[in-house]
Amino acid sequence: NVTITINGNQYAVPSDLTVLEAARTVGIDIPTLCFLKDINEVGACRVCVVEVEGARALQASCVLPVREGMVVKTNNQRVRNARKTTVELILANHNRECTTCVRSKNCELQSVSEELGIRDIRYTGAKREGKYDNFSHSIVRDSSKCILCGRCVSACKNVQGIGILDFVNRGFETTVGPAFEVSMKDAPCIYCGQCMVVCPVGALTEKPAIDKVWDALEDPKKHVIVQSAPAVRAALGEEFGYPIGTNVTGKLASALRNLGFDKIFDTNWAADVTIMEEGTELLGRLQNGGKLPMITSCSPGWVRFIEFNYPDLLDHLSSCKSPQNMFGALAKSYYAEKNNIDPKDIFVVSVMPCTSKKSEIERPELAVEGVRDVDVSITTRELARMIKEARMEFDKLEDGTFDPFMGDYSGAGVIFGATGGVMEAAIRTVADVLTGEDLENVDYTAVRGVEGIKEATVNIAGKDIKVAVAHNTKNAAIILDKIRAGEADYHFVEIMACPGGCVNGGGQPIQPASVRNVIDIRAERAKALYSEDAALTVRKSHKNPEIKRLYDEYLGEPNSHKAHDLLHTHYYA
Ligand code: HC0
Ligand code: SF4
Repeated sequence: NVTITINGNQYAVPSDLTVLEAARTVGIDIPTLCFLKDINEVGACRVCVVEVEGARALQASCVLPVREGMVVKTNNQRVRNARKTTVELILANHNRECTTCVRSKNCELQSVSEELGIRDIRYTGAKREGKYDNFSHSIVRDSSKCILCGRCVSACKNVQGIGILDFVNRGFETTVGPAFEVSMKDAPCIYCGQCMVVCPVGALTEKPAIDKVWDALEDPKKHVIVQSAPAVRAALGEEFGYPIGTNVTGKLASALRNLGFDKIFDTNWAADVTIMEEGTELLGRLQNGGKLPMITSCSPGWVRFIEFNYPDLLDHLSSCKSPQNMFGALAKSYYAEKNNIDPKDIFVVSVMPCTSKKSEIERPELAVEGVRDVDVSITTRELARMIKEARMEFDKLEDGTFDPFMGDYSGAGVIFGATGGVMEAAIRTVADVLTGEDLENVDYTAVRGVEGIKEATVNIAGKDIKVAVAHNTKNAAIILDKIRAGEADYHFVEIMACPGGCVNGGGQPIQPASVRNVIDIRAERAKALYSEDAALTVRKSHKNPEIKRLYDEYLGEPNSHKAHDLLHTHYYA
């Protein structure tokens, strides 16, 4: 410990803290704008400055280590004035169209300027000319709102290990974007959206698609089906004031019902289908000397990552479409046939925690006979906006249920939304198949949790199955390098592009740094899924009666010819 004086009081604090952390541990808050714990600790914005006795200039507290005997003032007039000047200068060069900005009321610049009591901006002058790029299907980049905090740069480079975004140009023209400011459409960006969820302002946002959904709902000729991804229910509540980690499945169903969809179904059901297809594919590869390890293919950001960076390893990917697209393909074939509806009149909307899904649905091969699997994909955040626009009082909604048929799911389908969930779901089914039993233990805890890479050996019917789970693409690269070097003896690998898996996807509600710095939102949201799984009676995909029916009445066997036509795909080097 060291002794440090903050605002006239002495405190003993651990010696490895920064002044910012030390102050916060003793209940003294210092405002920040660029700081994001473990991700962006660079002292760029200087909103967190403090006065340190003996130092002439004010110091950025987020990168200033505590020292024995240090005397710090965090909130005198000099400090406050400096912070105001800093924020005013940022605002002077910021496109302040708050009333129409999608981040209004969830903007850290707005909050800090309000907290500092900024009422007018003393600096006027040239504004940097912004670049507006909405050419990709996933991301809109509006550099007129960028405040150069560097968080997106750090998230992309240090968390994801990718490095699409960086500071470009010089001096007054400095901005953040892809090299040469090419469109995000033309950069090898995986559209994971991890840059978006750390952006404190509206410089990086999802490509909006709500209008297409409203239009479809108004169109009497369209039969509009919605599917909601596993992780949506673990986070949607945050948009309506619920604590992080609250499961809102029932209210989600009611909200979708009120919006007027013809059917409200669940991607979880398709996740169960995926387990049947992918599990069977794995057993086939194990028995027939196929390419191992087999790697999951459901996270579209991850698929883009391997296509761009490890094209030589593409034959390790499962040929399964993602549950999102399996759902769409089956809605427009199985459901259409059972209900006598022309597939061309069916409009499938997906609600996803993901921004990469918006691009996935546009992949040319993800259609059956010219009919797109999925027509529109919106994020959890966009669904929240629709609910608000429809003026529903979310907290007053009764708990509803999804429609039967493609809305019935097992616990295995639910946990897909957390890192390790697909693996656990697969093991539950593969273990039953290999042993020929209905195994009682379904909790494979070794693959749960937020550790970056998890490895486990599961003994099934006397055979050791070696598995690995990685989340975020930096960890994925570690596994891929091992495979490439011939040093990996896994049979099956799960990879999700986002840290924590889909619960922390780029389309989820955005929590400000003040929350992210103290709460592991990945772990909290994952708990919401594991508890729903534990509460369900059917927890294995192959035990879901609606899955049995799908195969009995329509597909035949998993990996059948028909299943291949509808549910499997290919990749591009
Ligand atoms: Fe996921 Fe999925 S689990 S990728 O994270 O597999 O987005 O939630 O919908 O498709 O099911 C996202 C979440 C999905 C898919 C499923 C998979
Ligand atoms: Fe990087 Fe992902 Fe953002 Fe693309 S979407 S710039 S890969 S963090």
